[in-house]
Amino acid sequence: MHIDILTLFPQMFDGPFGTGIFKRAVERKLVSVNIHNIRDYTHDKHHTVDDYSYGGGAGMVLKPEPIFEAVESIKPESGEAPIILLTPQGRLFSQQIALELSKYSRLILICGRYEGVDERVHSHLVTDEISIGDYVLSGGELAAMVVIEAVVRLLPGVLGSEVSPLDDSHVAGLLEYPQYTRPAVYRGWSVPEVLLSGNHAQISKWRHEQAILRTLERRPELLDKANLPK
Ligand code: 4FV
Repeated sequence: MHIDILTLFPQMFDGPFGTGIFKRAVERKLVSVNIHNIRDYTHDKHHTVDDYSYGGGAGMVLKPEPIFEAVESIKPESGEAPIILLTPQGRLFSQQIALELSKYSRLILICGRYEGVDERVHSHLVTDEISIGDYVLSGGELAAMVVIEAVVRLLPGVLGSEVSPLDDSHVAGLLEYPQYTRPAVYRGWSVPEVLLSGNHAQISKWRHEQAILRTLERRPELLDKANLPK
């Protein structure tokens, strides 16, 4: 998969892309990323990327021209590449959407700043809008990193063979079951016997029950969507 990112702060991505699973995936050519500075697509001596909001009001708005030019200079001739704007007005990001996006060979992500981007970017350029949650960030960069992290770990070969992203709780629409590791007793708190039994049928039954119970307690609305046998 190849990912293009449009941002005014390319350096923000150094950290997340320079470590862990992501770094390894790039080294193993399972994913490649190009980070484009929107300011590089301006032509005036002040490299203007934002301007006042028509109709007044506090805050600045990202101009359409640099964003359109940037996208048109990188989007592939052939082959579909979703052009995704990270915005609180987008569809709420989820494991299902991560799975959907992981099927593409290319993604183009646009990170807004200030009060947002000119409406003509929403209505005439982007093919999708995604929100990572109902709160307001100062920029779309962190949202882009969240989306990329969730998508890239679903790409074949990215997670070591020992870990299957399909085990992830949210794939089944449930919250994760309780996890334990050594010591078997810590400060008097014991690991549930069933997990020490070696009886894998019993263990997976217990884990499934715990996942349902935990989802019922903490996120009952997820149960409606979870494909659970009646
Ligand atoms: C956001 C979100 C988000 C809004 C104005 C950037 C900010 C500024 N993006 N999920 N929540 N974006 O708050 O994706 O442009």
